[in-house]
Amino acid sequence: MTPAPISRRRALTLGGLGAVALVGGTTGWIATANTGTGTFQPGASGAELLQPPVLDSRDDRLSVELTAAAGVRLAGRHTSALGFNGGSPGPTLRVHPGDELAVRLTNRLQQPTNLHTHGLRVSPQGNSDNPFVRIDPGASFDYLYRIPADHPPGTHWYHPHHHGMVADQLYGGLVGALIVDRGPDVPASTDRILLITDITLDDAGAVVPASATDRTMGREGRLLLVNGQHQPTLTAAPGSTERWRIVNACTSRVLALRLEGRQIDQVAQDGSFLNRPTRRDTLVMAPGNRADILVQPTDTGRFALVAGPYDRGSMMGGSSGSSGSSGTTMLATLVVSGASRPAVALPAVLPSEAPTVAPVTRTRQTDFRMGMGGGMGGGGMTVSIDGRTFDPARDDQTVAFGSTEEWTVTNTSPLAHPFHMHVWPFTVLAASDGRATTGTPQDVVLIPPRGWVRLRIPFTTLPGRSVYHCHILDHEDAGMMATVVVA
Ligand SMILES: [Cu+2]
Repeated sequence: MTPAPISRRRALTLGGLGAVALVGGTTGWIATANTGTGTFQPGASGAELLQPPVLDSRDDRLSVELTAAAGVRLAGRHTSALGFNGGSPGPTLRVHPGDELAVRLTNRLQQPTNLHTHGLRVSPQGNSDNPFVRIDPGASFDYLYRIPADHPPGTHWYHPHHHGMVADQLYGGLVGALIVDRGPDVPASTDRILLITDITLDDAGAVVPASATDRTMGREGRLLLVNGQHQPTLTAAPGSTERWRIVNACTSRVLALRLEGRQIDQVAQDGSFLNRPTRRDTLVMAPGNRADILVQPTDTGRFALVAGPYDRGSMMGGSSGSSGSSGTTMLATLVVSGASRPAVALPAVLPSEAPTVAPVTRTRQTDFRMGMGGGMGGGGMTVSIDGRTFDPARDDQTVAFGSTEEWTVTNTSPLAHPFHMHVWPFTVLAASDGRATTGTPQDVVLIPPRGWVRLRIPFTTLPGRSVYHCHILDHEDAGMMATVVVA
């Protein structure tokens, strides 16, 4: 992608980060002016929520062909956004512990891509969940993922992970759900995926490119979609138990979810059951997080699922032009109607994993940083981990296979960064903001602005080389990613 020229006048309208916009092209921050055309109007709102097509494993194997290409329906209109097999989200892949998942991914994009099975505890090597694979335009690649027989059941997702293009490709629409199913585990009359994305489209249905400021802060689209639909309706009977598997597939947006007039009972996070159902007024989901919730409507009526404001911090001490705070947006409506039935009791305890008890053999610290300067242009915003931008050839952390480590991940910047580690989930021990911890595994955690999180990470089941990074994917593309070698 060639950086578009950017006028000084345009740069000054970008808010407090004009200096960043003026040096577009350095260190991966690419200044791209908006197309200037009108705003996309959804073709349909309020229709019943549809589920993406489900591809289910049979006889211990699921073989699928996925084609990444432009041209999908979003919000009831044809768009030139991206999808898998003509859909955004793509098909839901459902596998069982012990299965083999074979994916032939064909790239019909104009740029390289690849695939990350976010949340699956599978090998990061070879043609498994290997983030270093590159699939050029027109090429295909055969992935083979071996799901361990003791893999916990849970809600995961898949998306491209080719460094430098991850944000554009996810934001463009290349996302899908991936479920590890072990049969009935919690009582639910309805089991639905709610995969949430955001995107900004112009009136012709083209994706509006991210600006320099968008890339610094992490882009947030103006249109919020659930399974590619605009403000869909979920119809349920009073007394039913709805299981919603929510995926925050937004590129940068933190979702602070509320179901107005009701509380949310969370049962799983990032594909791992909590120890017991946990009641929440607001469910905060960083980009990449999944949350399984149970909803038991009692009274008939309409209840809005909304994404409330969340302050991700700001680069310039709160000036609105550069803050990562968004307003309240309606996502979907729960319509409760029909004959009432007696509700089942929520389980008192959940089939969560036993906590790891192995002693910590090493502690480690790693720091997520943002700053001015650096780069060939001699200025501009940089992101790094421990002062280094991503180099796929460099080994940043070397871990002894079989060990359990305690990592303190610090954030010296004024923006919150979601920390994500591939294939090795962690337990959050503590965070600088004093939040409650679950004691169960997860794979994305928000590091507060100028704060820290302390994690316990078992590297006991899978050897190999992979990455950890910021799940604000604009930051990841700009270099906020590091390698980890487990051997
Ligand atoms: Cu970040």
